[in-house]
Amino acid sequence: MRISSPALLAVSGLAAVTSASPFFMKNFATGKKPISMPAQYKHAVLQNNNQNTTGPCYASSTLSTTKSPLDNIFSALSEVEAASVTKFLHEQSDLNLTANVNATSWDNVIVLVELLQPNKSDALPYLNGEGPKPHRYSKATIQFQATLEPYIQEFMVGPLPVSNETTLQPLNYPFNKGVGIQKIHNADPDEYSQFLVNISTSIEDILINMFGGTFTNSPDDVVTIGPSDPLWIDDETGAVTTWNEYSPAPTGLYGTGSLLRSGLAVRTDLTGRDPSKWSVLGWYYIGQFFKTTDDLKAAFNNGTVDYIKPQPDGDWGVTAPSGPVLPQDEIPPPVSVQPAGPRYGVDTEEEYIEWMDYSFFISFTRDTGMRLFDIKYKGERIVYELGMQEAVAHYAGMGPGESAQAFLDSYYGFGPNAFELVKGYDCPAHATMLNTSFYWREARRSHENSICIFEIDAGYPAARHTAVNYVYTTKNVHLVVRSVSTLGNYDYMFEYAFFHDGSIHITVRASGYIAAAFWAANADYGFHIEDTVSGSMHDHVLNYKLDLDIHGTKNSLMKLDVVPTTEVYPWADGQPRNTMKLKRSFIETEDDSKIDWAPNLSTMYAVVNKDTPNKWGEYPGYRISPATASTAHLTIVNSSDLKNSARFAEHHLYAVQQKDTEPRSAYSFNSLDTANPVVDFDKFFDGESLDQEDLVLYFNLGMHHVPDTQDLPNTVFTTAQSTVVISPQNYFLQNPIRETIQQVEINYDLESQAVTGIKKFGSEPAVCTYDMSNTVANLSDYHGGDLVVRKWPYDPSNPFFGTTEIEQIGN
Ligand SMILES: *[C@@H]1O[C@H](CO)[C@@H](O)[C@H](O)[C@H]1NC(C)=O
Ligand SMILES: *[C@@H]1O[C@H](CO)[C@@H](O)[C@H](O)[C@H]1NC(C)=O
Ligand SMILES: *[C@@H]1O[C@H](CO)[C@@H](O)[C@H](O)[C@H]1NC(C)=O
Ligand SMILES: *[C@@H]1O[C@H](CO)[C@@H](O)[C@H](O)[C@H]1NC(C)=O
Ligand SMILES: *[C@@H]1O[C@H](CO)[C@@H](O)[C@H](O)[C@H]1NC(C)=O
Ligand SMILES: *[C@@H]1O[C@H](CO)[C@@H](O)[C@H](O)[C@H]1NC(C)=O
Ligand SMILES: *[C@@H]1O[C@H](CO)[C@@H](O)[C@H](O)[C@H]1NC(C)=O
Ligand SMILES: *[C@@H]1O[C@H](CO)[C@@H](O)[C@H](O)[C@H]1NC(C)=O
Ligand SMILES: *[C@@H]1O[C@H](CO)[C@@H](O)[C@H](O)[C@H]1NC(C)=O
Ligand SMILES: *[C@@H]1O[C@H](CO)[C@@H](O)[C@H](O)[C@H]1NC(C)=O
Ligand SMILES: *[C@@H]1O[C@H](CO)[C@@H](O)[C@H](O)[C@H]1NC(C)=O
Ligand SMILES: [Cu+2]
Repeated sequence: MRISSPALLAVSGLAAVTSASPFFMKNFATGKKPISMPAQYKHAVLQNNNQNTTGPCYASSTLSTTKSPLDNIFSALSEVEAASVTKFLHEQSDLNLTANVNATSWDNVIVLVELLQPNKSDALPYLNGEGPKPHRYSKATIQFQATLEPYIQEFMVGPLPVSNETTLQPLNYPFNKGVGIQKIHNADPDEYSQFLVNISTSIEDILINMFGGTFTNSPDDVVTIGPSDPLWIDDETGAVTTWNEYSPAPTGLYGTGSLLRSGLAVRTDLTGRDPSKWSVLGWYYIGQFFKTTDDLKAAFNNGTVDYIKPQPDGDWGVTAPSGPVLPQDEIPPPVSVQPAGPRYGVDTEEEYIEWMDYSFFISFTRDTGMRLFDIKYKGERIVYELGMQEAVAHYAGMGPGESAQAFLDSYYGFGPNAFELVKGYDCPAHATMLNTSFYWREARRSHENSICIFEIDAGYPAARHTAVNYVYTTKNVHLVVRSVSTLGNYDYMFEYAFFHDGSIHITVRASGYIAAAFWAANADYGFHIEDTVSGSMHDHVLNYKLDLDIHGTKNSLMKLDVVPTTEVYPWADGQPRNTMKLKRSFIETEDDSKIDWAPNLSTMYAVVNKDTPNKWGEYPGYRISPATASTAHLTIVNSSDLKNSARFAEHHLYAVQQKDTEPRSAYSFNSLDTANPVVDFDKFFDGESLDQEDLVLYFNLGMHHVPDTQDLPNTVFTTAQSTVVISPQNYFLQNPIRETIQQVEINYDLESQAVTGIKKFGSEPAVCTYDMSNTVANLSDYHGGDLVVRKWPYDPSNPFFGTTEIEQIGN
């Protein structure tokens, strides 16, 4: 997804903050670790358990507090921790660091200071009350660029707080390349922008003909150009090249940049840090390749190629309503209310949530945004860790403008792009909101209200039955935790939903603008959706880590096949009968643990514990199943763009042994050299046993996205969504849904049709007077100024994208 910030854009993000490049990526915001709770909320919470059902209802926005029994060892570094680590780093003269505010692209800088995820082997004893709190360590990402061969290196600083025992060590153990070092091949974004200006000058006539102006790297330009992502790196020669496609600049308010394409693209060689050695390697225009700029110009001049003017920005990309108002749509629609206040508890200090029989911690990082840890259900841990690892958006097309686009979005970061949610729209107005933040380039970046938590009725019952003289039906009230990360053109909504049947639904949805292609000569790669616009086909694959622990860490992966069979039974005259049966087996080792969902879903998988059979001898566990048709793995086999950096995207489900040295399936700077990634997921598979070991599953959500006219102006969450469900399998002796009293049983006499009893089991609906103004959030509170919703192309003179704006975000 995200066409808006191809490789160089992002690298300029990594480059000095002082950069004025139009590709400079802003918004490194977000944080967590909320401040203490306002007093008025505490008051409201105290009242909360004393519901007065006849008086006025409680205000929906009140916080409900709880106190975490343990410290959140997964929480982001505090301001003090991060600042002291930064100071410590600046004191290490070997690092030769320059403060970001003063740095050029030839100075070493600190990029990220963040919590180093504790090892599970240290965390579990603490969580189980059997060991000390693990020492906190910081991960420090440093960009070394005062050199001809710049690179990023990961370090480990700790233990914290900083003392005379704190050391700085290269961080290598989580990286199966052996070292946490990644070369940077595009350290000079400003020079590269100037190079593109120079190229544009050389074909000025063509650009003026096509767009009515040329590219000067100014905000007033009518045409933009930017590199594809990832860069191409020739493994033999080391040459670094990239394709760059020209696009009309958006002219209105709306974020339409990624819809506008021209089909005219240039390949550049940007090897090394001496811009005078950079060169043009050729041109592509709707089906034709030209080796030199002169060839391209000759072809335009002598009539070999025709100009096809790219469609400009227009109403077709506007999202505000148009056309007649739908019948009755002016009437306020149904809305969710929470008449008696929240029925869940939030410890905002520790980011710990309790709802009914569930509890868990929230963690938030720059790379991947929100993740959950230590999910307990009915007093026992079922999940140690659950979170998105990496998101791939892989395009294809007749030309390089699409074929060379394969984004690994954690490079840009899901944290910086998790903006404030709109109350009453993105989440119910009664939701509890959490802030997020992280420490980037020596500044704390925060986004208020960027995670929401709320309880909601699904609108259909969780269970019901009608019998001869009763009917019963059970409400399907569940808890949702949600965030949205806007990566360039696309908005990904991440959601975890907890249900009374013990199931957890993991969902991602996509909206926002598609990244389109130029229509001409591209019919095999998408639908024709506007005058000169193709809905460029692409795959979304979002990889998740799921570390289930079923009654402890020693677990196995059960495979259950529903198989057609022909059987002879003694009770059927010896005649063969065509039927089906169950085939139980186990995935014994990592050799067999790269799994695709069976096309007919006749195979089921569950993590079970063989050592704790239930009273019927069955192994308790949690099943994992796709809940939507779209749970995709990558269509492209052995992608020429992503090479070894997206091996996690090749199947639906994977199981491996848990290792402290394998905390994540990806690394956020893998896209800088996709053939030689710092974390290569394939190396997790070395034939180890999966029989009563600590297992970690990785699964993919996503979709094959073939945008059509219904993706204009935006893709919609309602169809672009993907869900996997984990649910108990023989884990309880009955379905725990029975425990909620939010159900009714109506007894009746069939003869007389008279109701003979109504049982509500102690549940009472609220009949208090509800102040509907509680459903209306004050949208003037929205922090649009801080939360830089990025547009493509980036525009340095626009205050939204300015350096000052970033500084404001931090404070
Ligand atoms: C979020 O940040 C704002 C501004 O600093 C603060 O007023 C609010 O209490 C914070 N919210 C939480 C839940 O900590
Ligand atoms: C409930 O609210 C009503 C109306 O405000 C009030 O008259 C009544 O005393 C309250 N009852 C309790 C138990 O607080
Ligand atoms: C930036 O450079 C100026 C001038 O050398 C210096 O006074 C200032 O302290 C530097 N800022 C930081 C944060 O190091
Ligand atoms: C330290 O960095 C500066 C640029 O900030 C560079 O000029 C200098 O050569 C570097 N020193 C060493 C020893 O690498
Ligand atoms: C985590 O485990 C690895 C592998 O055993 C070890 O090298 C590393 O030091 C541990 N990290 C911390 C923070 O203790
Ligand atoms: C470290 O600091 C502690 C207390 O501040 C002190 O007692 C100890 O001697 C110091 N150790 C070293 C090696 O400096
Ligand atoms: C761009 O062209 C100018 C003028 O010819 C030249 O001075 C500059 O070095 C060129 N820059 C790049 C990055 O090619
Ligand atoms: C036009 O220019 C192209 C590119 O140089 C060349 O291949 C082609 O033969 C030329 N055609 C004519 C009609 O001159
Ligand atoms: C389902 O598909 C699998 C292949 O993935 C096949 O082996 C199996 O027979 C099919 N089962 C049914 C019930 O069609
Ligand atoms: C992927 O493609 C490359 C280049 O064609 C080839 O060298 C490599 O062996 C392939 N790898 C796999 C796993 O197929
Ligand atoms: C809404 O928020 C704005 C900005 O914080 C504030 O000025 C205004 O008073 C608020 N309105 C209401 C009705 O609370
Ligand atoms: Cu898409």
